[in-house]
Amino acid sequence: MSNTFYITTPIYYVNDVPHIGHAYTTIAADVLARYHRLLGHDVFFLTGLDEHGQKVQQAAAKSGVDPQAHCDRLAPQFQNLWKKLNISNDAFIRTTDTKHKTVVQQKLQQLFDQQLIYRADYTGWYCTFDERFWTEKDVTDGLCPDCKRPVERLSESNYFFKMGQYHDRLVKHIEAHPDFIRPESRRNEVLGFLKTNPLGDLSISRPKSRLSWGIELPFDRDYVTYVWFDALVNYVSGPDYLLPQPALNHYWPASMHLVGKDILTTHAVYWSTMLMALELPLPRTIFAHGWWTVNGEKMSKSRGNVVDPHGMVDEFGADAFRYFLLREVPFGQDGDFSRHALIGRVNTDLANDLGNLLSRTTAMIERYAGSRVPKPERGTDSDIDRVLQHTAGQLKDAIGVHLDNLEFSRALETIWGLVKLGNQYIDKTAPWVLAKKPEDKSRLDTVLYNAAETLRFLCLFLYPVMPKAAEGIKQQLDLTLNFSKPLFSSDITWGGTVPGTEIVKGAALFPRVETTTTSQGAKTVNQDTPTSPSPAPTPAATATHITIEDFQKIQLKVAKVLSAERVPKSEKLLKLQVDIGSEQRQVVAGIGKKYTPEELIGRRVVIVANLKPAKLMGVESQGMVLAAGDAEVQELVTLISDVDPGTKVK
Ligand code: ME8
Repeated sequence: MSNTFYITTPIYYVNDVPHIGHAYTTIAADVLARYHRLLGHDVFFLTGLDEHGQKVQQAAAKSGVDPQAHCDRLAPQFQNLWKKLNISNDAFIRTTDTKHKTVVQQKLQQLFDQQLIYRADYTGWYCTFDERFWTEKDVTDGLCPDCKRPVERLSESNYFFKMGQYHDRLVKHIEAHPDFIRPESRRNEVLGFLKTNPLGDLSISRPKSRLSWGIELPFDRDYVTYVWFDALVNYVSGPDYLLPQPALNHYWPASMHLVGKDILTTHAVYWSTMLMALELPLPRTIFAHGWWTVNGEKMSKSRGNVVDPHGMVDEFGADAFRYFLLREVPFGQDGDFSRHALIGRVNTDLANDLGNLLSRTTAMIERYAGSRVPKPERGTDSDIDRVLQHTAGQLKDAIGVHLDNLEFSRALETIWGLVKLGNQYIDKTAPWVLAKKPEDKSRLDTVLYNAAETLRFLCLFLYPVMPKAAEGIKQQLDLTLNFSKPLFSSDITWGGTVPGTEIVKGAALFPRVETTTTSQGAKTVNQDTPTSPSPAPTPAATATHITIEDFQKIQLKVAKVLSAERVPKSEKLLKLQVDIGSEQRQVVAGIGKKYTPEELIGRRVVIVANLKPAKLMGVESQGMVLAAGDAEVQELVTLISDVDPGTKVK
């Protein structure tokens, strides 16, 4: 089996700046490219720009510059975004590259010489936006069936590619290769379409009188080629001239063309038949992903809701944006983008789950082991250790299956299974308790080692999706992993962390994104010392008794501590993020002399949930944690066994 993995994105029109759709495909391709490099495959990852055609010509005219100047101005917007998003493409193609144009002209000449391209007069309905003709039966109410814009009647002499003659071969190919078009629902759509519609021939020229911005037909200077005939050829011209040595034979056929669902037909039908005519093998897989809406609405310039990936990276960081796009929606399905959902993922999955695991582990190694990863005591593993090791050991195969199926969200869910298990492991083994007894020292060492080793596994498996976070984990744990080398075969055995390694506790991987309002619309709060609200005295109440009605005004709820950190410059105050079932809250509690932040994470506490918000040392608190003690806190009020966050306490 070939060791090569050639992956492409569509080449994007430079009619405007990049948007979330462009970022989505490119990030997905990047994850697969990075993953296959870790597996030791010879990867070629190509992306680039589609610079010819009507859309680009019109956009240039609108800006009052010539099309090439327009392209040169916009190209860096895409290239800079890919840098900012840590896209690891091996080459970047622009269809105005002279060498690309030469390849396109060679292919056109080849097909013309083989009489697979012919000239004919044609009258049909033309859609300027989509740059294509439609037949009478395609058009309803004078509108383009694709973009719903008005079409115009046009009579023209043009050049046609004999696409129709490949109909049966294409159907057979799709039927014989279940992986050729994915997901399966899209494959069925294409097959259904082909089985009910005979393929016509494809007009592959545009008279220069109508469109001048394109590659000239080598056999008729009055025409330029149809933008799709030019653009699709990038997949074979790129490996031909963008590498130090021509490498088309080495990398072709492509392993994976990633495309949006709207351009599946051009790839599955036009490109496949072009390749058949050119006598080149077909790509292994064309995968069509879904579209993003924004807050439930179609994304469009006129609605003013276009998501700018540059802005997202500036605000949340590249990794958070990459993670959100791939975690939120199963690849292949449509999804909805909202800031609210993105912030939710950052705070819950990234800051609480992953960020906490790293910060508690490094904090405890610092405090209990002098900042050096301790040596585990071999042969003393208990069930809880074995479950952790087993789960980490299975990750490679589980993720492999998901990524082979482009199930990014399931791959991430699987990784988060280990993140959560790591946090539970710390909660259950309670290193802060072990640290109190000298006789538990070797158990403490084993627990801390296992926590660090879990993070080493996570670092490796997170790398394709979140390369910067993986670098951060690697630095803090001083891991010897080298991501530019194949790793998945050698570094996935439990025990790879070297005891004695000095850890370097660093900044939080993913700082929480603070929002100014809570889900209840309240501004944030704070509480210092446990003080109860003072209900107005009722005639029945005395100084020492309250009525049951008074008591019922106090909402006590079980809260799960998601994250905890010290309030700067305070010995006593801890800032907690807690889950109370219906929402997350920030509560500031004066328990920092008695408890460390890391031992609180995952614990159930009881809070007063309807206390008026207040600020403590400038930090908002939306409730109060109950604890026993007079002047000093002695113990938190907890529960004998876990109940769901949000459960009422009465
Ligand atoms: O089609 N959500 O370029 P393009 C997800 N030049 N994906 C979206 C999207 C959305 N809201 N909007 C657009 C072209 N896309 C051609 C390709 S390839 C030889 C030539 C996706 O810039 C869309 O599905 O118009 C497509 O895959 C990609 O953005 C590029 O679109």
